[in-house]
Amino acid sequence: MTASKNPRRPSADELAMLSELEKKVLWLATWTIHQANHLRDASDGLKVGGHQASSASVATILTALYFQVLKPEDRVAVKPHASPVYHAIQYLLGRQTRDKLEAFRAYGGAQSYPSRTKDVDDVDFSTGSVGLGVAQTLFASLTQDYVRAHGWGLERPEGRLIALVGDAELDEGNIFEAMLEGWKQGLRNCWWIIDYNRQSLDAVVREGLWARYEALFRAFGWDVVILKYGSLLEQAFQEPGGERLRQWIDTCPNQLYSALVFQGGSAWRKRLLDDIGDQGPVTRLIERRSDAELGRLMTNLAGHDLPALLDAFAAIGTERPTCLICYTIKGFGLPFAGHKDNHAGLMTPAQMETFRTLCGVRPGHEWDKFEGLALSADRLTTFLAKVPFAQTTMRRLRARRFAVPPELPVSITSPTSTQTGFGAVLNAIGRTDMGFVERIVTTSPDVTVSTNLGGWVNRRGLFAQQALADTFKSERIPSTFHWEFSASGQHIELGIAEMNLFILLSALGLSHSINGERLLPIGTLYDPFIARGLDALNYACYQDARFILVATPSGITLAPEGGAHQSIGTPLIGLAQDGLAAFEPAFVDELAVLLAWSFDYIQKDGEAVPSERTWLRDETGGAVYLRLSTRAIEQPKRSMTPELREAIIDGAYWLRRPGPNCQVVVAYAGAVAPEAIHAVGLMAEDRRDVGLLAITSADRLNAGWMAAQRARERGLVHARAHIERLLGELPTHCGLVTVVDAHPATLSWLGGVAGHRVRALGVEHFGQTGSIADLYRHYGIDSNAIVAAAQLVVPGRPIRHLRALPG
Ligand SMILES: Cc1ncc(C[n+]2csc(CCOP(=O)(O)OP(=O)(O)O)c2C)c(N)n1
Ligand SMILES: [Mg+2]
Repeated sequence: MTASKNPRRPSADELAMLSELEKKVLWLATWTIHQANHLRDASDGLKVGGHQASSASVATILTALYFQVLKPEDRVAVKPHASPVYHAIQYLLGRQTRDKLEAFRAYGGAQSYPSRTKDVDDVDFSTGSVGLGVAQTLFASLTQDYVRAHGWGLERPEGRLIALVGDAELDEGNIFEAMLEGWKQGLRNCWWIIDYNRQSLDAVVREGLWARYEALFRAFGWDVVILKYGSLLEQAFQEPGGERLRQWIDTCPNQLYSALVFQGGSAWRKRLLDDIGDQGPVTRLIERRSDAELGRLMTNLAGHDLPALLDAFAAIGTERPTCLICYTIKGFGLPFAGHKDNHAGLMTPAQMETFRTLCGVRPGHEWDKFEGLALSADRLTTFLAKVPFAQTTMRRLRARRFAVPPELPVSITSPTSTQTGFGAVLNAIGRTDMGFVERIVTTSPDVTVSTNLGGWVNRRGLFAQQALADTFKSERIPSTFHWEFSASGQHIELGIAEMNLFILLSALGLSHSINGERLLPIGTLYDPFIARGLDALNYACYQDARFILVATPSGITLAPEGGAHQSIGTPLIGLAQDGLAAFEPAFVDELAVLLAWSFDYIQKDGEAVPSERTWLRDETGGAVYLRLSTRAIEQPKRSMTPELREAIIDGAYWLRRPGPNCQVVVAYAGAVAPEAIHAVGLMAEDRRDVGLLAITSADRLNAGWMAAQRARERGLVHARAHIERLLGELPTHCGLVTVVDAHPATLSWLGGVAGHRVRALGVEHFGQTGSIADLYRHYGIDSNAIVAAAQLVVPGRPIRHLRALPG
């Protein structure tokens, strides 16, 4: 089945209904914002800027889409400031409540920017950080293609992916990065509708921007439709003198046009007569119209003209990605239409009263769905009941979960690194026919080989709609990697742009809900470049997308690879990012446990009941971040017991259990394990009962600790987090030395758990290159630095193996 057919043109009767609904949508959106500002206590900081004008700009476009064009299977990213219009439409369709609208922007109310997770009215993609929602539709389209190419979900109709884009939103570079990737991957079924109101937040945009856009979109293989004039203007252009009027509009600067829109009919008349009033027929064209008629005519842009919009949507007969540049007026229909300051503009109570009269809405009837409309409530109700988009109650789908064994096959060599171990685990499971492995989709921004996905890709192939053989293989040129592209491939190779990686992960990670088909996405990149895509990562988590992010190599441990690639702050991102469980294993057996857990965790969507053991809400699931390393280290020879597995997942375990009189505990995470182990050996003679705490997840330890404290404050006096139990065993005089190849704040909070003195070692500066030993010494995270810290944090006799530290 191909994408749903575009709708037939509406009848005159339907057009009349749509035009009534358009008025109602504008009223409801405007009222929602107004009452949130003027009727609520204004001291609560909930005052709105930037919604009324932006919303009015797209009321017609969204009316046309939701009441006529869209099918339930279509998915839409609505520009952030159109949120009130979106909510108003869902209210008319019975999918949003009056309570939520009345509480717009307030606690528990409809959100200022459409939110997939926080709003109740079926938002497809969260928007707010401009540019991200737009690109998400592109990657959601690729995801749909991936799913269907694998033969899944073919019984469902294919949806179109649509973004309503603010014109200033197109300043965001991530949109163009996505377009280039879309071109490479054969993007289809994607519409971007640009609300070309020629205004951003601060200003009126540059002249002729549309022509730049047009050229850009065409260069990336898109069809471009320019929707400039509404039907009134088109008719006027047919009149004698009409062509002259068109020329005048076409050359009118954006600023002047906006100013005239704001000033209204008589200003239009004066200016037009001044400029072209001596030119015969066009003078008569102007003079035939009253001021009001002239104002209506001159602002009749296609983006506010239902017939023009519906015709344009109906005419899109191709699967090619299509950009519609829709001319609109910011604040259309409201008193500040066109004014350059209108972004934060709010209608005064007096203006609102005038608008109320215009809309025929009686006081007390503001939320009545059909108040003030010319058509009967019955007819409109019948029409709304038949709106194609609303024919399915639940547009969000559910997908089955795939069972994952707690133990994944992997043979561990020693010494080895977590990055090598990651490749080995994927390679090993790629060889099996376990059901969940089919659903894994890997992706990487041009670092597939260097993050050790090569073996997996050799086995499972690259994804492309059209098969493409590896010429090196067919020419029998020896190469370690076979890059065969086919529709059954399980790796999506991306260009370098990390933003694209995260937005693709977001799209793949919502497939269970959007396509009804579960994917288990894994994205790999170098750890420092998380920062490049951070906002997209944040939004992926905000939308509750499910994926495993494997970031490697990391820290200063990548040593000779170069100072520029060293990451310091990423574990703090892992700690702070909501919706992302972060781990930094040191050993491959830990990694294998965590991968198995992650494949299951990203599929969970249970109740948010905290576990009594960890105080984590694992049943709700989330995304996962694994920070790995290229450093090959000795691997412990041990068998994986259920207790150890559980502790690795919970975030920490004793690698050396502290004795009853423990004076010092060294707590480490990740690749510095050998230094921590060595340091504990060095001080064994001079400090009693030294403990060594292996931390696999500072993030989960911290989250559990926070939650257990909250639980106790609420009266659950026995609540204990995993880290509280571990550190609670220690005598109070015991000191802690924490060490991590990252900012020391990652672990320094451990001192607060049970009140132990702590010295936190880590990396605060970066940029040196050298060997690992050079850099660990330079930054003070080698075993000698750990011993020096231990000596100071727990005074006692001098530790004999301590050497002088570098100055
Ligand atoms: C990444 C990001 N930067 C800045 C903002 C603040 N902001 C919100 S809307 C906007 C400009 C809106 O202009 P446009 O996209 O043309 O929409 P319009 O207001 O015209 O509807 C800006 C800068 C944001 N939401 N996201
Ligand atoms: Mg704009």
